[in-house]
Amino acid sequence: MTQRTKRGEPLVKHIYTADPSAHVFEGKIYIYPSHDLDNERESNDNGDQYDMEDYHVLSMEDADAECVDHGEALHVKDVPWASKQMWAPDAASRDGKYYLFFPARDHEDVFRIGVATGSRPEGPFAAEPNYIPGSFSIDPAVFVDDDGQAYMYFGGLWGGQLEKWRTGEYDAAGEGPGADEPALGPRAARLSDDMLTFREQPGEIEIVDDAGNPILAGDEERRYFEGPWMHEYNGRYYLSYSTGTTHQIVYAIGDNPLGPFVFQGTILTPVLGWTTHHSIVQFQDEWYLFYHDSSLSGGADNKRSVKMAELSYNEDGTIRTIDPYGE
Ligand code: FUB
Repeated sequence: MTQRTKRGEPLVKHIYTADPSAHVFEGKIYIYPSHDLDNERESNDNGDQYDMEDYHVLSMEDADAECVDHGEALHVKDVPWASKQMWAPDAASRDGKYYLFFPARDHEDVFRIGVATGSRPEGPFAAEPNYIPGSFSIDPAVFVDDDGQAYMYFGGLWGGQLEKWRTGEYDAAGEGPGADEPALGPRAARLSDDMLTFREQPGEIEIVDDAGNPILAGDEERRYFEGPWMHEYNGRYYLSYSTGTTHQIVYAIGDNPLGPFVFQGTILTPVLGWTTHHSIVQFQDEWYLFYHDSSLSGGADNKRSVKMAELSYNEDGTIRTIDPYGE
């Protein structure tokens, strides 16, 4: 008998999965998660507990269908430039080809973002020999606008090393702004037509409050931490992300894919486990939030499971807050 997917339950239980990036390809939902290893790790602020080595792609025929694991799609040993920590990936499609974007530490221990290509949404994917020139930090999210232009959003604090790039060069001793200074924003760049390089040096995305003032670094309920996602709804651009230390998924709205974005509120209240990471996708006229928590492992930060929930909008375009453990 086909197993149906229950809301609030892990989409798969035979492996740990996290950081789900969901897309509709070929009429199905494809989910590109991190693949958490089933090992015992102490958590630290550098994220050493997230020592993932490969990616598996998941898919669902529809929003209630059984979630299928298509097996290993890419392993770190097959990525010449990468040494470890295959963190949150994303995927995109162009002209019948599929692109897996992923961060990993290079051989100097610096996070970079690479791309691997394949002819099927579920892979396998073959990595390009080098990371994307000019890429750094973690959590790539690729959004393709209606005009065909693809954008990559990325960046994460702490273990994700975004603070270390404030001068434009990697500075191992680099620190974040003071609490009263503007927070660091995610970075973004347009992708080239072949999806393999940036068209320009990535710029910083501005997130402001209702009065147009930048969100400050000390405003941990609203400031950007990691896990950017972009979607379009009714002609407006929604940038959503994790606040890290305060464990919320929040969002801001803009009129241009590169911002500025005005902060709006919370999409997902905290989940069990330190990290929270999501994606938003429309499938057959309904909207869905994909996220993870650590319930299956009893709360282990490094053993997470991907879940999904319905997402809905108010008439003014704001998003209704989701309680991951509510009715
Ligand atoms: O999975 C490793 C890291 O944890 C991701 O890159 C972050 O977004 C956080 O979920």
